[in-house]
Amino acid sequence: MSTTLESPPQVSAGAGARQLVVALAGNPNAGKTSLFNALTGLRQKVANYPGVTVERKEGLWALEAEQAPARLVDLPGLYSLDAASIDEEIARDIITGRMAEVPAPDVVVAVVDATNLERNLYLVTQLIEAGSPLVVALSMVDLAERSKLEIDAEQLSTSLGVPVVPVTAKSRRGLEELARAVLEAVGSQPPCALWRLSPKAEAEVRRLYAAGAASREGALRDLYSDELPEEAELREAVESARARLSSSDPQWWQEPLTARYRWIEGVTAGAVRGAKDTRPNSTERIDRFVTHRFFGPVLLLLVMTVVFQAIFSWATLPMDLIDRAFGALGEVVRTQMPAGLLTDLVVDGVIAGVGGVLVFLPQILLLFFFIALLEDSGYMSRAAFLVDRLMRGVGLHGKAFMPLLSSFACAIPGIMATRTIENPKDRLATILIAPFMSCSARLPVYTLMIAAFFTDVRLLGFIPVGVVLMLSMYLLGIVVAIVVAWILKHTILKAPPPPLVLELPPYRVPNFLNVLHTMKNRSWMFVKRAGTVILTISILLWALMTFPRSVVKPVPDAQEGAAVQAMRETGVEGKGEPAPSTAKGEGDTSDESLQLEQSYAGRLGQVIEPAIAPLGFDWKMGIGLVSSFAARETIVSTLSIVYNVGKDAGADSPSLIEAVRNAKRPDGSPAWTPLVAVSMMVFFVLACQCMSTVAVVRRETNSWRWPLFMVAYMLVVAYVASFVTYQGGKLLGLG
Ligand SMILES: Nc1nc2c(ncn2[C@@H]2O[C@H](COP(=O)(O)OP(=O)(O)OP(=O)(O)O)[C@@H](O)[C@H]2O)c(=O)[nH]1
Ligand SMILES: [Mg+2]
Repeated sequence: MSTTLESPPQVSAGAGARQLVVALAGNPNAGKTSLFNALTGLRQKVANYPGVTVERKEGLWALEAEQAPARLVDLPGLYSLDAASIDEEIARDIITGRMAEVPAPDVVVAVVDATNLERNLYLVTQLIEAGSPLVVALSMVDLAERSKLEIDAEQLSTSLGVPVVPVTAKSRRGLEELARAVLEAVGSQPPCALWRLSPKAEAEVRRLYAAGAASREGALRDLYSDELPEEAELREAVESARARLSSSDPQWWQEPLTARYRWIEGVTAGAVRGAKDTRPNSTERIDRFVTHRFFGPVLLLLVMTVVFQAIFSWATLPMDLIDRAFGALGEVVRTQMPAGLLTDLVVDGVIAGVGGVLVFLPQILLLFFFIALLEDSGYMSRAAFLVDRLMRGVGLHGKAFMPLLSSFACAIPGIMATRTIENPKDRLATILIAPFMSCSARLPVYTLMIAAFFTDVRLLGFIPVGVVLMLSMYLLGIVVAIVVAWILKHTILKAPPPPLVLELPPYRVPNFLNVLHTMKNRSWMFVKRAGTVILTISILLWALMTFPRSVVKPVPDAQEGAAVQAMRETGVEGKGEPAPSTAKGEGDTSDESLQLEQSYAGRLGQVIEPAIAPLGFDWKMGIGLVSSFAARETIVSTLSIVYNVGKDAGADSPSLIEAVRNAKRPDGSPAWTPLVAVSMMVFFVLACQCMSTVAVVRRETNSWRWPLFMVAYMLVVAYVASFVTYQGGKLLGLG
């Protein structure tokens, strides 16, 4: 199962034994999650992009056959313990035992990328100082070997003073040795720092120790931290020590950093043989083209075009099949079940509602497939690098690219991914514009509108208007997001332009299993939504549209189930109106529209009609709009229900597209026109119609202020844009 144990069972191994806690720490993209998955059998997300894991994940690791499994904690990556962003803070607090929910780890496993030893060891020097028993897991050794880089693990271990175990997650190499090393490290003497500052600085540290600092570490902290100690005598000693140091070296405060790197150089010089520059040549060669000033953006555009083109052309066949399957299922159910309310509920509510949304699964699978492929190959970081300059223009950060790009699939993982952005104001600005990216839940709406009014319509005789419209909707979201980001960053979220520190990982052939798992997990989320939120809303809406009853179809009593009977009785008695009977098979539309008009949903739609009429929408669309604020894609199922209410048994179900085309207003004019369809699409691009997004923003910003602000301002933007579209279009004689 690919679940995460949020609060794993406390397993005790005999009297007095406590469950061990082991934490995986390391630089971003070092391979922590890959190792975590291999050790626990879980399936957390892995990708060739720094900053994939943004929260703590836990699983059980069976260290030894007879012993109870340890609690293994996978952490977000971090370059140093001086945390700058939220994900780094999470990692630091767990490693140093400052997080209340997780006891301080018994052993920290530092995952060290063998192909990038020097930079990765910087964190190790800090972990050594932090004082937990430490084991180094040397990852990517397969890649190191391929680039003729020899690392003497034993020598490295001697120099570092901690055990070093080479591992390869994929082939499960070194996992048993790692378990043994961890068990041995439990309760052992924590390693001690072996590097020394310059003689001058060391002398000052000794002096501070003598002046009353708690320990050597304490003296170091006092000397180099931003704050001064409380105690007057010590504070004076620190101030004079700093003055002496800065008189001989103005950069004196960099000493701890340079001392660490000096030491690391010595350590690696002794343990590494072979190529010093381990970056695969191919990566550099590819990057020369991919990050080129001119070819880079061209390639990016090309990649995006291929992705979108594929989504819209390859998905048509499976979508058609799913659509037909649900249509057929509805008909079978209708012929097999006795005619009546229960059958209507199943066919018009459940099957039409859920089917209307599941149809879009192929497109969503394809979108996730491409995103996973781009991430795992390493291209995604290059894309972030390429758009950094653009983003900077509006005051955002290159690191906002990945969250925004993920938001094209779904804003929820996108908003979570903003945790890697250090500056809280940049992060908030990114969160607030993420829902403008056209997510997969909008696809159903766009597709329906385009299929109903723009199929086979071409610009200049050869450019399909549907494709142009679709791209325009994506573009509209992006443009509005840019404008809003600019406004936010120049008003309430003012902050200086941040520097971009983004690592470009080496290119790798994507791991097909990773890609498949990412696809599976994300689409499962979508299917679950169809099965829960959308199913519930479909049933609720069906009920709201069916009651109170104004028209009752005669149903043979013998075949009627108890539930149906009850429903009908409530309806008829509640209304207390004579029930004009409609003969089965006639399909009397006027009765049906009367029913809808008088239902609860119909009344609600009519209440809001004056507000939405200037956008071109009638009350039936209003019902769809109201439901879509729970989840956008529900408008499709709502419309399938709105336009199919009271459909008769055996009658050929007109597809939703036909129904939309044929829908009429009371005066007989068509309810939908191409202009109304565009206005509707514009509204859906810009409004924040997703309860889950609101909930995530609430969680990530820890207040109701920002999610409510987001819903409100997006609604205003959407309303104004739809208004301008519809009224402007009418003025131009377009509808
Ligand atoms: N060749 C090779 N690739 C590896 C190895 N371990 C991990 N990878 C790949 O390296 C990339 C990063 O792996 P992750 O496990 O996501 O790294 P992480 O440390 O969890 O990264 P963050 O969560 O972003 O901090 C993925 O593309 C993995 O498939 C390894 O031992 N050998
Ligand atoms: Mg990870």
